[in-house]
Amino acid sequence: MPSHRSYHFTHAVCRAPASSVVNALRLEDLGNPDFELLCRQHEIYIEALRETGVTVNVMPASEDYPDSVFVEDAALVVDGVAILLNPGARSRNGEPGALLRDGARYFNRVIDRKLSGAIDGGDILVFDDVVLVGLSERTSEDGANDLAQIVAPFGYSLRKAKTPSDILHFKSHCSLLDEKTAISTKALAVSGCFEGFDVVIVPDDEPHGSNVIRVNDKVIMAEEAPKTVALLRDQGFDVLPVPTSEVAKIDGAVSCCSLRYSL
Ligand code: CIR
Repeated sequence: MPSHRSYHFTHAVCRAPASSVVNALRLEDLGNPDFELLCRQHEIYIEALRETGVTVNVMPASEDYPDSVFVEDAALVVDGVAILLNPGARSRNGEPGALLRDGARYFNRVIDRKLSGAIDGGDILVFDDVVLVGLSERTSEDGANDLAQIVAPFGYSLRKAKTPSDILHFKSHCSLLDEKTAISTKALAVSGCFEGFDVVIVPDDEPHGSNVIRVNDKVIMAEEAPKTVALLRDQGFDVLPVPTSEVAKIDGAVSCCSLRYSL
């Protein structure tokens, strides 16, 4: 099998949930997450990652940052190199620094460059040689332009798209299934942002089914999207459904709880 850097990974980094996660940001009040249950679900998530064959390193909880369990927003990792990002929410702005402090040793190198605009990892979808960035409330044109310059030496061209205004992040409504295929809501796909790629559309009543992580030969996704689980299994994907009810209350999903990469 040829190696595809967009989903062939050897490592993942997560961060243990802080008890302050009950104060995490959210677009809509769906009630606070249950901290104990969220921790149990996080452990199941880590087990699923391990089942894909990757080594998972878990950083300690960071109480100062209620949203820090969503480690994907603080950095983008390409070819084992962590690029620190610039999260668009003020309360999350210190998270890249915390990742540098607690996680630098897990990467080949860390690029810590001052970015002129905001950019969250949740708005970045990485194919083998294209990085798609959804401009959003959290990710600005300047942030995307900065990232374009940083990833160019790694052989990526960056394309900008628009995140629908009613969702938090671009990847709230799409993910990578393989090197040439995205999974997406219909609403996002009709914008044309996946031009040149194939797209699997999730059932209309399961928009949350569009946030998945392809890791090696498995796809980890929310068990709360059973029709999408069945759809992907029908297409031959080896799906590992995991519970996500508690992170979902604070706009989290499977992709945001880890950084996945190869060393
Ligand atoms: C936030 O509003 O930043 C968090 N409560 C949720 C972040 C989810 N991150 C992601 O989808 N990459």
